[in-house]
Order: sequence, then C-alpha cells, then structure tokens
Amino acid sequence: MNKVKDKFKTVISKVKNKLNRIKKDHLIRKYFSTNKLFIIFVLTCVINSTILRFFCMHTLDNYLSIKAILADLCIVILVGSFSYLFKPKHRFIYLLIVDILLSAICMINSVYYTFYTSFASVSMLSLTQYIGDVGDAVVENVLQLKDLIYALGPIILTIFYIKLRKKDNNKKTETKKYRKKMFFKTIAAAFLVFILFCINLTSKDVTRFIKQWNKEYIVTSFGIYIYQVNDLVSSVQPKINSMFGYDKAKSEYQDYFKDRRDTNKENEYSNIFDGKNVIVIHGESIMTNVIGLSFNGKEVTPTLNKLVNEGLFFSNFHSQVSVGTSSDTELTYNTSLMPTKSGTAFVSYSDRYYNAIPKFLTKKGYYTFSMHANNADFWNRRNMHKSLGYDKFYAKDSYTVNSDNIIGLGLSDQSFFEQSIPKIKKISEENEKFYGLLITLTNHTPFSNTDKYGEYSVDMKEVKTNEDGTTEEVTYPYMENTKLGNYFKSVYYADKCLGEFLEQLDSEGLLDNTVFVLYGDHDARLPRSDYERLYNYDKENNSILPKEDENYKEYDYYQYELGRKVPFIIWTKESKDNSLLNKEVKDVMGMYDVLPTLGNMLGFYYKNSLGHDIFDIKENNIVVFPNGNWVTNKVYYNSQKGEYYSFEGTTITEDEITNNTEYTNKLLDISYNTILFDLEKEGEKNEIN
Ligand code: GP9
Ligand code: MN
Repeated sequence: MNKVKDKFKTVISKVKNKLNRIKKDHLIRKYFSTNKLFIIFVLTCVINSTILRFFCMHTLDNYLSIKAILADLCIVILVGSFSYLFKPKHRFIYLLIVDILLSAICMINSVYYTFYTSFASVSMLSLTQYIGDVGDAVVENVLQLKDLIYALGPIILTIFYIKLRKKDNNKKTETKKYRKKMFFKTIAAAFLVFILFCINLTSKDVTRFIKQWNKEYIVTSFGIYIYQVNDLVSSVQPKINSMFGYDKAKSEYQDYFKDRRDTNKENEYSNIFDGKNVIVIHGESIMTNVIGLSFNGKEVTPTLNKLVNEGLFFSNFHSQVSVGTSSDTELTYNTSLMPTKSGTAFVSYSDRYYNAIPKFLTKKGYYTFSMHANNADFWNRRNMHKSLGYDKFYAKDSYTVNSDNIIGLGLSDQSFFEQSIPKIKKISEENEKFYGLLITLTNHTPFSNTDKYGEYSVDMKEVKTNEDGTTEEVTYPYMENTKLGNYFKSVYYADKCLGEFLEQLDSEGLLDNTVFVLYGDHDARLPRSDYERLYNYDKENNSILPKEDENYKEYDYYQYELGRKVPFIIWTKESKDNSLLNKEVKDVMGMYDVLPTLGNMLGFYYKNSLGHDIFDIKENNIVVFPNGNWVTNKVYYNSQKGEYYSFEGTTITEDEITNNTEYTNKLLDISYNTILFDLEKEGEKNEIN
C-alpha cells in the first residue's frame, strides 16, 4: 500500500515539476518574470495618464478611452525600450528619469486644467515670468491634493527596484546581444500597439489632431503624452510656419474678406458718438450674472445696475478668451481678431501690425491711452499696447503703490481710479478729444481679501414668527464661506469703486461729452457646485436641495458654460432719455463684435474685422470660441463633445450645425494666419480710414 502511495506521490511531483517547467517556459510568464521593472514602469505611466483623464473629463468614455490608453501604452513602451540599451544597473536610472518626466507632464496638466479647463502648452513656458505675480492665487485656488497623486508613479517604481535588487543579487549578468534583442523586441511590441491604435482611429481624429485647437479631444483620442509631443511641435511651429505658406495664407485671407457680407452699411447708430471722448473699463472677471442680484435686499452691483438701466446693455455678450485670459480679451476687443491657437498673441506676436481701435481713433484726431496699475511687462503689455496703437500706457510706475493701497494682486481699484482722475483731467485739457482704456485688477481670483471689500454679507436673513406671536431674525449662512460668495463680495467692492470713479469723473466735468463703455474680460472660473448652492439652497439643512426635490433647479454643464457671459455696456449721461441708447440688446454677441459695433457708432469702419456690427447683423450673429465651440441665438455647440444645446423654442438643422462649424473653423484659421503671417501689415495704408 505504501509503495503505491509513494509511487503516486512521485508521479504527482513529476507532473507538478513538469507543469511548473511548462509554466516557467511559457513565453509570457517568462517575459513577465524577467522584466518586472519595465512592466511596473509601463503600468505607472499609463495609470497616471488615465488618472489625469479621470480628473479632467469625468465621463467613463473619456477616461477609459481605449484609443488614449493604446496611445499612451505605445509611447511609454517606445520610450521605455531604450532602457534595454543600458546595463541593468543603469536601466533603473533611465526608467526613473522617464517616469518622473511623464508623471510631471500629468501633474502639470492636472493643475493647469483646474485653472484653465484646458491642457497645458509648452508655448506657455514663456509666460512663467508672470507666475510669480499670480502665483499665490494659483496655489490658493488651484493646487489640490489630487495633483500629488502622480508622484506615486516614480515612488512605486523605486520601491520595486529596491525589492527586486535584493532578490536578484545573484542573477547572472546580461550579454550585450541579449540587451539588443530585448530592445528590438520591445520596439516591435510598441509597433504592434501602434497598429492596434491606428485601427481604432477615425478620420475626424486625424483632422482634429492636425488642427490642434481642440485640446480635450486630442487628449481623449491620443492620450496626454502624444498631445504634449504634438503641442511641443506646434509651439515651435509658428517660427517655422511663418517661413512657409505665406502666399497661400494671403490669398485665403483676401478671398475670405472679399466673399464676406459687407457691413459698411449705415444704420441708426452710425456716427451717433462722432467726436465724443471715450472711457472704457476693462472689468476684471466681471460676469453678467451679478447684475440685478441682491442679498437681503442689498444689490451686489448698484453701479452696474444703474448703467444697465440707463444705457445700452448687451445682455447676451461673450468673451472669447483662450489661455491668454485678460490679454486675449484685450486683443479681441481692440482688433476683432481671435486669440491664437498656440501661445498668446500678446506674448508671441507683439511684433505684428494690428488694425486696432486706438489706431482708427488716432486717425480721427483722438489722443489714445491705456491705464493698468500692474507691472507693464505683465502679459507683455508694454510692447503690445504700443503695437495696438496706444499713444501712452500708464502702468505701475505711473502710480503710487504701497502697502496701504494694495489688495490682492496689486493697487486697489479704489486707489487706481482715484489716481487716474488727475491724469485723465490733464489729458482732457491738453487734447481736443481722447480715448482711454482702464484695466481694473482687484476683482481677480482668488477673491480671498474679504476683509478689504467692505461690509457685504451673502447670507440669508429672515424674520421668523414664533408660536407666541413674537418675531426674531434668523440668519442662514447661504453663500458665506464659498468661493462664489467671496466673488460676490469682491464684485461688490469693484462696483463700489466704479461708482466712486463715475462720481469723480462727473464732478470734474469729464462725463459731459463722454461715452462710457464697460466690458467684463472673462468669467471668474468658479465652481459649478457653488452655483448649484446659489440656486438650490436648503436653508433648513444648510446644504443643497436633493435633485428629487420639486424646487430643485438644475444647473448643468450647458447652463454653466452659457452662464460664463460677461457684460458689455455703453452709457452716456444722456442715454436714459434716448430710446436708441437706452435698451437691452439680447442678440448673441462676442468680444470680436465690439470693434465693428463701437466703430460704427464712433464713425470708423474696418472691412476686414472678423466680428460684425451687432446693429447690422442682429439675430443672425454667431460667436465663435477659440476651442471651436460656437453659439447663436438658437444653439450652443460644443465641438469638443460634438453635441449641441438648443434654446427653448428653437429648431436647428444638421446643415446649420455643419455650416456654422465650418464657418468657425475657417474663421479661426483666418484669424491665426492673419497674426502668424502679419497679414494686416499689407493693408495698413488702405484699412485705417
Ligand atoms: C494682470 C491682470 C490679470 O495684470 O490683467 O490678468 P489675468 O490673470 O486675468 O489674465
Ligand atoms: Mn482678467
């Protein structure tokens, strides 16, 4: 019996050994057991990029996009394959360096996305000089714990390496031949993944990859690593591009404006302000949704409300900024051109010729100036305001800035306005007519200087009647201690300063023959959840009403996007008594429509402006955004997602969607090429008239 048992045991152990050997010899298993470090490297890098998409894009389709995973895998394997050319002791160093680099790409993009809702660009490296100034705002507002998760990749790789080294101490050394073989095999693996990736690609993916402006789409289809390589190439491209393709771009430019509807038509607004002085306020982060809003019966923006009630109020007005935020708005406002798809016009293209508002007004005999109490080099304004044609730019060095009058980023709006008055007074005395742009600063993210904004509470006060008939005032926190709440306090301050400025202008007689213009430069990048709280406050539980509640008002992605509108107001002391100048214009309008609209009112016309005179185009207007999205009176189209949101009571056909999308893409191309190839220079003599 024992003999049988022994025999049986021997057979079993032989089978086990055999199986083990088979298992060990199995190609994949063998590969996995001998290339652990490389596999960990690949995994950490691919997981990091997946996490990035998870944080930025939210939908399962996007963060688990098979195309993006294959693309990341391909790049990581390809870059990692070079590690096999190194001896084992140096291989880890190579892999670690690459892992750190790729993790840094993910981390930077993660932070960047929180701030700009877009992916980072190498061309923005030239802007790092400005980070010092807004750095605190970024750290306070943007850097989050989640952004540190990417550092785990290199850490895990290092831990594995230490463990493996202890285990593999006796491992025999690899031959040169083996290393070469592994290198080529790994490249072959990357190629295989690349083929799989290509099989999944659509023609739309390829077109968008070439066009480059739809960053979100590129990251979803090509992964973050290919996006970054693509971006690197596109950032050096302007230099190379401007050397080639000039003739083609020029003829396209000429054709584009030749075929366009001619807007040089008289309407009831033509020359209405001819010869008047102009004061324009660039309202930092002022949004339309603050107008008319009040807490406990106290308005957030009494001054703006007055201007809106007495003047021309364009309530469906959009800024069209890209990563250049304030500077992009300054570009579009002044020139009717769109922000550039790579870098920013203010920084990368300040040496180009621009047909801008100040130049048109100079021709009409105006003295033109701009004022902003920040460092003149911020956004390269020192150079760019010259290129835009301002006779003088009053920057920080023209103001007294000290610890007593600083709020947030720099000189407070209150002091900025106060110190600007005598300057404007002097200008008005020395010149027949003037045009001035004043760029405000205090209402800049992160809106955390609440102690300096003045007394304004964003809580909810109610008078409650008790059972015994007595009454008491109850206070609910509502928007207190939220970012949006702090924003309202900051806007309250900005509005108060604006009111004081108007009073001072008036008492100096500077409003008498003057058109007062105000635009918000871009939205304030506030969390959607704060808006949900604003519209769905559950005071009993100090929280947001549940979605099931009958009073719950949805504030979805589209409402949020459309809620990013900024005000555009044109006001004069007399406008309230003039039916043409005292009204709300509800047609959709963009920053690029200001030049032709205001131009028509002031008596100048520029044939090659990308925008339109709103009083000419009216309900047929279309506003395009630098990322390829667009909006009309009927529909908002999200080119990133390829879906649209139509407004109540409107119908839209597929043809309209296709045509508007083509219009948008063409306009963005024309705008970019105009700047890249300096195409306005040629028309210099003819166009300024
Ligand atoms: C800086 C100020 C703010 O001078 O205009 O710029 P932003 O951060 O809004 O682009
Ligand atoms: Mn700004």
